[in-house]
Amino acid sequence: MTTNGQTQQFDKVAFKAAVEKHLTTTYANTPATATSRSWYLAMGRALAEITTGDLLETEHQLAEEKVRSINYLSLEFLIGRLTGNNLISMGLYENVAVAMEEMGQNLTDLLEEERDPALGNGGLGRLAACFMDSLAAQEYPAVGYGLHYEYGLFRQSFENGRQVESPDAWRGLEGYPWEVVRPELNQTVSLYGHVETYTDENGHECRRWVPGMTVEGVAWDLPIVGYDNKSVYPLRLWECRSPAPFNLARFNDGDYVGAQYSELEAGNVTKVLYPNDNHDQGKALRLMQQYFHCACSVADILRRHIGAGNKIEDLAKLETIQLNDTHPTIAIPELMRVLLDEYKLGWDTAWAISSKTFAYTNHTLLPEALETWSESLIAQMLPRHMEIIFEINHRFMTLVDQTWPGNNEVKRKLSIIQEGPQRMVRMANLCVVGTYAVNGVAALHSELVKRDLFPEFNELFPGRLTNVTNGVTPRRWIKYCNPGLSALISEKVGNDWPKDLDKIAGLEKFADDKAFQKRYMAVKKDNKQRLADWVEENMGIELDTNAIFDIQIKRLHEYKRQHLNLLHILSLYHRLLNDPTFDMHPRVFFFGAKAAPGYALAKDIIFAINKIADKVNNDPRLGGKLKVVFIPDYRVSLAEILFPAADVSEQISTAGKEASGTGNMKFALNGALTIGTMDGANVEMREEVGDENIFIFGLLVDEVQKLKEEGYDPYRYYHADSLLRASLDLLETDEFTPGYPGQLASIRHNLLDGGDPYLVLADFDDYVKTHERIDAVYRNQQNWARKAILNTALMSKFSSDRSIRDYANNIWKLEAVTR
Ligand code: 4GP
Repeated sequence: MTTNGQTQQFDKVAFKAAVEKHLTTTYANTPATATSRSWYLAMGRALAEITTGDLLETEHQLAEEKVRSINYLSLEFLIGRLTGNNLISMGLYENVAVAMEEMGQNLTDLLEEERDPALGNGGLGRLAACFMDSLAAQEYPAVGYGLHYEYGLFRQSFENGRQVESPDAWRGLEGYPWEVVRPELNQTVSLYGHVETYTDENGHECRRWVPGMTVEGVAWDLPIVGYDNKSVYPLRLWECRSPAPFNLARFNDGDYVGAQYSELEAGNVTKVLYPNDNHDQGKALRLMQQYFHCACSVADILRRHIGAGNKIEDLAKLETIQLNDTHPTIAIPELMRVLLDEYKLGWDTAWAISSKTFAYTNHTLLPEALETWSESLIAQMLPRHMEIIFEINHRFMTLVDQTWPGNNEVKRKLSIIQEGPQRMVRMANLCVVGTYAVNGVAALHSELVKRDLFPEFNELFPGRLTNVTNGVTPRRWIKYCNPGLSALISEKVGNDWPKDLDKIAGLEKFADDKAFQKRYMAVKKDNKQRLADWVEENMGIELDTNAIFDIQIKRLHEYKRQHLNLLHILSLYHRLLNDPTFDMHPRVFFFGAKAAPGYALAKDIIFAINKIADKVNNDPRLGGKLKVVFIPDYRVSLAEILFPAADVSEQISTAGKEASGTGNMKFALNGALTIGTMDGANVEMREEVGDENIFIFGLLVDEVQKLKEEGYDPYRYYHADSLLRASLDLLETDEFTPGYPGQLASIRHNLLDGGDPYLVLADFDDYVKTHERIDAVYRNQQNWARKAILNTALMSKFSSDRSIRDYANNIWKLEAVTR
């Protein structure tokens, strides 16, 4: 550890030589002819030489010291670009900028050459990335386990306002400079086949799996670099390949496709990230991905454990496995299978180990996202696992029967197997039964998990259900993405805040300091200009940075209610054109959102926003007061420009639906004021910043439930509120789609005749009025600055360092190990 923020000894001459060596030998270029992309790649490889060395040393030390570690299993890691972030963690940003400058290259430009590794959909995947960063920053021994998707989340473009998806080959032709393949860690994974009984050497009857095919798991490591320390942990991503990729005999016989069939089949497993957020699609290939991920990861954990000279009986003492949602649930029966069939442990011993090893995080209450798999599919693909799941359930049902004798209803509800025409395996139930801790991701969400989702489980296993409120890493989400604000913070509270965010509270006393307010707002203005420049350059829309920048960036989903935002925009449009007494401060509404390719209404909402944008951005009658910008292909690297530039943050989900949110935290840290419902982490943000520094509106969870029980009628609101009526009716006209009336009508139809499942109309009036309050407050710039500063100052709870400490202390019982 160093005190000057430079963790690495930096030998500039050697570094430049390494860059040049990669430029010439790895990428076959010369300094005179190389493109920026080649320079970026060569620089990345030179830096990765340093981190790979540290990764191996960290691995070695942890194995020697036999310390307890956390294994974070996630089907998604939305890590974003690594180069800039790693330079900051290594403390080498300025040094490398100078070195590259001396080689005629501008570091900022080179960083733009990196494609985002978009190996996740949204919140769940980005949280996993923040958590890896915080584990390394605090030196909690960890391995992240994920999949090495060939194609990340699709790229989004707009054609005539409609979303078009194209594949995202994130590694490019040259490969990703930060990754290293580790063939000695490869694993073989079995699939299909049948189970047979045999008699072992002691005369016992045993069961064993006779697989129908095998595939190979190839390990790729990405370095997770600890901030201001020397620990580097692996993010280990598995790629699926065929063990016999090419059949020469068949090729020679002219069967060119057949010759490659097995590679095609295996390659499909890690070909794409499924583009669903908060939604389960139940595709067979997805189950195969999940099992492949779990089988490789469990085998690798056991390899490390046994390889370091430990006994299998001590697994739960030295290793804990966090399941990031139910996607890796099949790891539970997989570990049981290995303990029973390979290590020959008895059921009770195996179960004692397994159920003390796993913990599970729930990320959503939405019923459509709770995974189930048909028994027949599991039985076909993983026959031994299905047997084990039945046995787990059988024993669990006995426990339920002891607790609620003869109560078949409760048995039906808690059973891992859901009866019906097709029997289904409920992965969430398997998780609660097979783990030692289950957590929700914000206080409110965790309460609802206990109260609404798993009330009987909570009775049966007291203390198992708990809360860990999410957080975000202050390294990427302030220090890296907002250098202006970072410098200002450091000037006032010192340089330690990126690793101890509690320090940021020191800003509170400057909230009323006029000179500080001015400088804080000047930074905001610069960040707005940076975003405005991006929009002008990439979209040709000119923006005025004196306008309020009002931003909603997240996946497109009805429960997140981008259509409530859209209706508000329509109401402003209507009032500007029809109410001569109406005035408003100029506003730019920004959206960034991808819709799942099969989610029709979400795609219609994107289309509608784009069409409305076309019209309002070019309508001289509006006097430039209203602009709408839908940023295409929203991703981490664009988020890094958007969060720092926001004045207003839209967090407007129907109460009870957004488990936590993490964008809400990034906005507030960067000094945006939130307009939000009492949902997810908004509730705790309000506690931290105080009611006067956040704009809360809308129905509460219990009010939502009550209204639904009473029989919610959207037409009641439609008839009672003329502004709402006018706004909704605009969607029926051809105002935004000249010559094609009704092109936007599906949204209105969903809200009125479709029953408005997310109560958009019920919250509309309060939302509009709350925006009027925002408008009034913004006109007093001093007051606004004060509130914005307090938002930054009072956000320390939402550092992912705190979340990880909560996990480490309360769930994992994990100690930090310094290098
Ligand atoms: C998300 C939740 O929707 C979001 O509220 C939460 O902040 C995030 O997980 C991290 O906990 N869920 C998903 C998903 O992304 O696919 O279920």
